[in-house]
Amino acid sequence: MSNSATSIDTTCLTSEQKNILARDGYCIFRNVLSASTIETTLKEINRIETEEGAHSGSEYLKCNDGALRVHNLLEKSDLFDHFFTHELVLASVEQILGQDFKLSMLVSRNPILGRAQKLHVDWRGGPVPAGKYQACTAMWILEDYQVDNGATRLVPGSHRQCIEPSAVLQDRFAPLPGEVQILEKAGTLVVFNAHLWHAGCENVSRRSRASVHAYFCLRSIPQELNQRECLSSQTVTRFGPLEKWLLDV
Ligand SMILES: O=C(O)CCC(=O)C(=O)O
Repeated sequence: MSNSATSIDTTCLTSEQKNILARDGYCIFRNVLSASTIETTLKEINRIETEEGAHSGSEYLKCNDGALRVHNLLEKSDLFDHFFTHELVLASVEQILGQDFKLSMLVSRNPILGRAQKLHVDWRGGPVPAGKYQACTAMWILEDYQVDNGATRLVPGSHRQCIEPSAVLQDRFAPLPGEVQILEKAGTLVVFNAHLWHAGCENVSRRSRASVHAYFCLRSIPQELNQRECLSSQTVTRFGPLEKWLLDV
């Protein structure tokens, strides 16, 4: 299929945002979602979680941290389409990965019941040369990230060497000098390089901390969830050429 990335408008990113993505490995975009979109999305995630019950998250079991997850969101509702097609997402992903990328999976995550994650990278495909970035994540914050409710911590600049924290750190639960915690309001988008060291903190508040994560990878790499298998032909009919290209369906 022809490369539809040519239809991605990257002018929505300022040169400062592009520099921040390259230097720090992540960029924060505030006030992207309206209050009504946030409310509708939270209700929809809640509806699916309730319907799925104990099966929620069972399509993909590689992240064993006890957090509530709903996978394959696009098959379960049409309310999630803009989470992987928003112009800021696509422009940022193109900035990190170049033009040859696709969606690998779209998942909600809420650490309300979960444990702290170890510092990790989202790229699971093994060693790559420094700067040869393979993947990135667009994390949509749906409920305020606070100090005690499991907000993500990350280490700015740690993506550049493409080294996994497990290769060099003895204790990946320990705080690292220079790390920052993402304390941002609902409606914020954070795009980060999949080679950036990061972790979801423990939620000790008992408050909900919902988010949606769109994970993208190079087109040459298999998707974490094969979208051709996950999406029914009925679902695929609602997508245009750009969405189909992004999903590789
Ligand atoms: O939700 C978060 O704070 C981070 C999640 C994460 O890094 C993961 O699930 O791999």
